[in-house]
Amino acid sequence: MSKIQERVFSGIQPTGNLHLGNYLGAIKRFVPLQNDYDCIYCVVDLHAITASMQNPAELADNIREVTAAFLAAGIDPQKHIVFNQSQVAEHAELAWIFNCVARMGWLSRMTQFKDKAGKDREKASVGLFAYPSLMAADILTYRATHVPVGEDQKQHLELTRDIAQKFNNDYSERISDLGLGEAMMVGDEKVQGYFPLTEPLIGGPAARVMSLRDGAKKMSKSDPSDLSRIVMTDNSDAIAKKIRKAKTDPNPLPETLEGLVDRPDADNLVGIYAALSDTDKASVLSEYAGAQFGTFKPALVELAVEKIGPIAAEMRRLQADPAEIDAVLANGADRAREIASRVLVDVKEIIGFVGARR
Ligand code: AQP
Repeated sequence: MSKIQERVFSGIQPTGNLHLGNYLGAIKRFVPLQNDYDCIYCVVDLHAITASMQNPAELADNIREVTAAFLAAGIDPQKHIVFNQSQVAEHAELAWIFNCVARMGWLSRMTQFKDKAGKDREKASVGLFAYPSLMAADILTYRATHVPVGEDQKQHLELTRDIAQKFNNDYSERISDLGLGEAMMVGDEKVQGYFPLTEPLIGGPAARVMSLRDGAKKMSKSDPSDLSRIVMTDNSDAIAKKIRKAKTDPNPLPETLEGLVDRPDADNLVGIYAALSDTDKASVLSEYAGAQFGTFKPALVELAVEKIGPIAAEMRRLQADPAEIDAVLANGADRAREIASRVLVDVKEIIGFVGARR
C-alpha cells in the first residue's frame, strides 16, 4: 500500500483590496512551506465571480495583483506552481462531481454562504452556494494534504474532508479493485482511500486579523470602510493614518495574554505586531506591557511600513509588466494541468465513465 504524497495547496480570490489579513493569515505563511513541501498556490478566479459580476478589466488587474503579491512575498514560481484557476478546467470538472457528492444540508450550514447571501437568499447565485464544492475540488484536484488558510476557512476545510471521505466510502470497492487506494490515517485507524483527508494549517498570531474599526469583525475586502483594512498597496502615509485611527480602548497594554481577553481591538493590534515581527503575542506584551497606545501605535506603524513597504514596491514593479506575470501564470497552469488531468482520469475511471483512460 503506497503512501499519499504530501502536497500543499492554497488559493486567494482576486476580488481586489488584498489586505493585511490575507497577507498575514495566508500569503506570508505560504512562503516557509516551500522548504518542506511541493506547493501549489492559486489565484482562484472562478470563485471571484460567485458574489457578483466583476468588471472584466478590473478582474484581470486583480488576478495579476494577487500573482504579484505571491511573488513579492517570496513564492518561487519555478520550484513551485503559481497559476490562476480558470486556466485548468479540471477544477470545474471535479467541482461538478463533488456537487453530486456533497449534500444540500452540508452546504446550507456554511456560515460564509449565510453571511454573504444575507437575508435575500433567493437572489444569491447558485455559484455562491456551491462555492465550497469548488474549493474542495481546488484542493483535491491535486490530492493536496495540507492547506494553509486563515481561521475563516476552517469550516470549508472540514467540508472538503467530508466530501473526500464520502467519495472514498462510496467508491471504496472500486478504488481498491483498480489499485488506486493510498494509505492514510482516519483518527487512529489506517485506511485506504483515493482522496486524502486534507489537514488545514491554521495558526499563528494572525489567523484571524480583525477590522481596524471594529475588533469584533474580520478584516475583509468587502468592508465599506477603507479605514477598516490596510491594503497591500497602501503607501506609508496611508498605513500610518489607518493605524493611528485604529479603534482602541483607554487602558495600557497588559502584561499577560489573559489581560487581552475582552479587549478585541487591543488584541488585534498586538496580534498584527506579533505576526509582522515573526514572534508571538506574549513576547510583544513582554516588550510593551504598561505602554499606552500613544507609544504602541507609532511602533506598529514603523514595523508595518518596514515590512509591507518593500512588498508593495515589488508588487508595483511586477505589475508594471503584465506580460511577465501572464507568462508565470501560463507556465504554472501547464504544470498544474499535468497533475490535475491525471487525477481526473483516475476519478472518471473510479466513477465508471467510459473513455477515461483513452
Ligand atoms: N481577516 C483575515 N485574517 C486572517 N486571514 C484572512 N483571510 C481572509 N481574511 C482574513 C485569509 O486569506 C485567504 C484568502 O482569502 P480569500 O481570497 O478567499 O478572501 P476572503 O476570505 O473572501 O477575504 P475577505 O477579505 O474576507 O473577502 P470578503 O470581504 O469578500 O469576505 C484565506 O486563507 C483566508 O482565510
